[in-house]
Amino acid sequence: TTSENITIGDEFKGHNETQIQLMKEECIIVDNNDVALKPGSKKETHLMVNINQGLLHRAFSIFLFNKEGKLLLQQRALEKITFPGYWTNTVCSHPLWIPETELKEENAYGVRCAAKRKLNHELGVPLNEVDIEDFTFMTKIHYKSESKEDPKWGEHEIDHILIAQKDHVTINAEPNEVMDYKYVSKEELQQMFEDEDNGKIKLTPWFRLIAVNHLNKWWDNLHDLKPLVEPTNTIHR
Ligand code: DMA
Ligand code: MN
Repeated sequence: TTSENITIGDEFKGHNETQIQLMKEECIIVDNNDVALKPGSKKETHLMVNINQGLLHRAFSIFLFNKEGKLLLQQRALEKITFPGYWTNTVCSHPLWIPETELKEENAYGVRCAAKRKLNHELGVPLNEVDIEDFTFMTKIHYKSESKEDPKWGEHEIDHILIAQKDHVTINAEPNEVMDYKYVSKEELQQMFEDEDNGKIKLTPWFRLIAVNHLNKWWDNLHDLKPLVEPTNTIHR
């Protein structure tokens, strides 16, 4: 109806057309224990009016390291509706409601499938350079935060952390998603935290949360992550 169109137009006012179209994606709505309940559009799951009613969805965050043990970061494109221009971990996104693949929970298969898809979509990493088996599922983190740039939008997710280490990946970043990227050492990342504290750059809240609470123990054990893998019913809040 006309009234619905007006509402949609208002919510997306000033935003990029490609990113608006991606708001049709079917995310996975979950309960507090990450039990999949039903599909929900990226739009409805990222509107703060719904999040403030408790609406929660499933997500993943990739931490990709190179041979030297440096971590690949990206700077989100200014076209992104949430957290534009923020530096963050390699790739973050959502598994979609696809029962044959991305909805599958055994061995975190679904989120690992989605990770491969988005590493290709955002950073242009060829599909034959990364295998689903390359990703190690580590743990889940439940968090909520609104996007300062446009507070109508935000995140409320059970985020699945996936780590991979590859000798080499070819990067061909998609400019509608990513404006810059770089590999950083622990020391260089520490400097970025200081730069954020001094207002020079912005870091996504989930990346900073994960970095402060978990990243170092994983970073120190990239050669043998298995002992650090947590049971799938562990959800850090
Ligand atoms: C959302 O990331 C996922 C997390 C873990 C915050 P995003 O906004 O980059 O998702 P997408 O790339 O699908 O827009
Ligand atoms: Mn999300």
